[in-house]
Amino acid sequence: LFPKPKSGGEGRLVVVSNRVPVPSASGSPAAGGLAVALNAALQQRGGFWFGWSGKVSEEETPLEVHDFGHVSYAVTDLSQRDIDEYYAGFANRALWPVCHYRLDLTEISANDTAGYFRVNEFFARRLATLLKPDDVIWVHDYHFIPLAAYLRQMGFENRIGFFLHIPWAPYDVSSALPAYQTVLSGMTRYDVIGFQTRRDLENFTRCLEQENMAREVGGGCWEADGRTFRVGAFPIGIETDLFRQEAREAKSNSLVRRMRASMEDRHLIIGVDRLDYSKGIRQRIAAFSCMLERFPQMRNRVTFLQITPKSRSEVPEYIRMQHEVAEQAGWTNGKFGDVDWTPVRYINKAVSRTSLAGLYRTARVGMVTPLRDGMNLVAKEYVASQRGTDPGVLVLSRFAGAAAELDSALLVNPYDTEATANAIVRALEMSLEERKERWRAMMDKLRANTVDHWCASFLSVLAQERACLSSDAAE
Ligand code: ADQ
Repeated sequence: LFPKPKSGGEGRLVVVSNRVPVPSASGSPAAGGLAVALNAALQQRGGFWFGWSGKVSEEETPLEVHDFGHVSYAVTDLSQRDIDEYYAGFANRALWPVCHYRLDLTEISANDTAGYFRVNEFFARRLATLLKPDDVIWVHDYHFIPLAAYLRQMGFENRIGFFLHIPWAPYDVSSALPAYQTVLSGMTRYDVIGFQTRRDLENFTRCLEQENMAREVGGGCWEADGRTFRVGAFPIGIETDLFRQEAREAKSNSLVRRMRASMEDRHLIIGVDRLDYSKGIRQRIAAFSCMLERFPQMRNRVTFLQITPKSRSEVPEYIRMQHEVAEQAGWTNGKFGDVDWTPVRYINKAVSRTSLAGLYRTARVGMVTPLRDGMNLVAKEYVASQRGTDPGVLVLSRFAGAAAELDSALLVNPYDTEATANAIVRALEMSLEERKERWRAMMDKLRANTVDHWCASFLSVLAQERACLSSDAAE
């Protein structure tokens, strides 16, 4: 039924992700570092981006293809049942919590599990109709772990890489996932598997060993069922220079000006996250509250701005946490606020990238305290936005992937409310000299590892005909 392509690394690039940033009719691409970097790679090599259209359709509709010269975007609709089981179900109520070490929030459902595999097979069948023998395929994230296994079953020998944007938990946690062994063995059907950090990578390879599913053959290479594959840590970056430039130019941005005007002489502390339980938003506001309790001299001198667009409202755990965060913010304001001072400003909306960059630059402290996070780009964006002559301080969770690179931040355990409260005070009182020193060390890392660098290094490993035999691949 399907062509039997040969392997090779020179062909078109095919990017696969759940949501596809289809450019507007005028051709202007969607904003966002990852989309920009992948679009640039697509422009360079030619190819297409494939995934879900974001639309529901109960009938099987034809693939929608948007053509922009030698780059196109191919998307397919899904039925409501598909979305419920594959996306809202298995991906977001089983894989997401398990990978973020939250077995207490994991919902196991046989229907969702079956739906996840069924929809992956459906995506594989649709993708198969578009593939050429020498296409190089780069699959993104936890929605699509079994995709390569289905393509291999159909006879495709293309080079296929996989990058996991979220953490991979240790064996005792990840093995609680339903269909754990099938998920794990699905990973071994890729040629290159990329993780954000060495910790995730080591957790993953320990799982392979525990299950006796693959054996290490050296140099980051493993063998399973007669196939070799490479594993590596490829920490994702941001568009460092562009973000800096936007932050500089945001002075005239009206939202940033309004914010500044409303601050009077107070310091700004900022938190920016999707509304997600992995981000530790409630715990962060509790730490801020604890700081106000224990250090009364800080009252009326600081304002905490938490910008949090809602996400995944179709998943019950997210609705629950919306209430918890709002309650924590309201409680803090009720307890410590005054007629002329609101300690916590809590806003549920997305803001433009320029506004965000300007707000980061205005903030003396950036609070990035997820309970667990693959990387966390907000941490990097906050650092990149700072003024070199008077930089703010990043308070960063040890459990964010970003902590491996940004070890000059004030690292905290976000479960430890008092220690996080102390870190906020330390950040507010830090000398200019120390702030500059820490900031410079972090900027050096951000300049060396941008999102373009990340993209190029993953693709160069993936493009190698026999990645496992080469010596210069990333690890
Ligand atoms: P996310 O969990 O979405 O990504 P993160 O890395 O913090 O988390 O990226 C969020 C992005 O959204 C940032 O670029 C940020 O600027 C933007 N954003 C957040 N709130 C916003 C708001 N109110 N308005 C506008 N923009 C907002 C997943 C993983 C992460 C990993 C990334 C990339 O969970 O660990 O870093 O993928 O690999």
